[in-house]
Amino acid sequence: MMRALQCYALLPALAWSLAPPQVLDAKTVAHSLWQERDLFETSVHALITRGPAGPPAFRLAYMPCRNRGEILRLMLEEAQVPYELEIVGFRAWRDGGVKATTPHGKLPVLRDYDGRGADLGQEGAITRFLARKLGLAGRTPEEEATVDSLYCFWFATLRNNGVSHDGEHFSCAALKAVEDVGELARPPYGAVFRQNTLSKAERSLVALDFFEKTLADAGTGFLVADAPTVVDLGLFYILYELGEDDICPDWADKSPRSSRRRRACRATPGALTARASTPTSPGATRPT
Ligand SMILES: N[C@@H](CCC(=O)N[C@@H](CS)C(=O)NCC(=O)O)C(=O)O
Repeated sequence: MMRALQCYALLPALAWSLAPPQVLDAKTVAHSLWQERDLFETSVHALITRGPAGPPAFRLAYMPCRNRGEILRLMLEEAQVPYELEIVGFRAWRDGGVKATTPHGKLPVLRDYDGRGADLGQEGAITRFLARKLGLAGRTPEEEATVDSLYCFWFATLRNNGVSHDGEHFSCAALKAVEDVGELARPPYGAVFRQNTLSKAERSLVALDFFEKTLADAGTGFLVADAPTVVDLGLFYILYELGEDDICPDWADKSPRSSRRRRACRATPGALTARASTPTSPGATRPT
């Protein structure tokens, strides 16, 4: 038993030395991903350098999909710091030993986050750490608390608690299927009980309305105070995705209020750069 445990302890180091990621440019990685298409068939294990020249300040490892990595990637792009993106295809993850190199056997991971070789696991922890490091967490403890509260709200609703980009609380597919948004029930979020009979499309709208109101109340174009924070970036990419060609390109006509928000977010240079220059994550449908 002891022997087995000792071997297991050696696994991460072994696996890492056996399969270092290949340094590749974003286009090459994107090409291989679009060829393989199915997330679970992706075999790439690559390192992409991003941001201005200079020694990388961070290395973020994630699979080639948006779900738990997108908000992290957007923060790094928004802050315009040099960083590395370690893209781990599912086959490299499962068969190539990368899983064993992570603290919880899960991605995302921020490699060597403390400068002493330790890796940070858990999306929420990485989000908060990066937000603080990159000046996207709020400027005072009070602003930080407001941002954190909105982040939790965003995660529970628009992110369906991290499980999927399309679920019970928010669903682009359900919004896409709606002919007339005006027909739907839209109670304020605070009036809705946890157990409710709203449809997925209605829950999605209720959550979006909450953000619209928060934004209108702030009156600055940002959700908290007068500067972009992590939660602005979270809302940005959810709305961006909603309006994508294969999802709901007519969203602006269906719900003019949300499209205003998307236009406002478009002015953020880092987020725009991210969208334009790192097409590494095809949309993936989670198998049920
Ligand atoms: N609680 C973790 C969950 C992470 C998670 O489930 N990650 C998925 C990818 S989105 C994963 O690593 N799946 C592969 C596996 O479980 O081996 C977090 O918030 O980071």
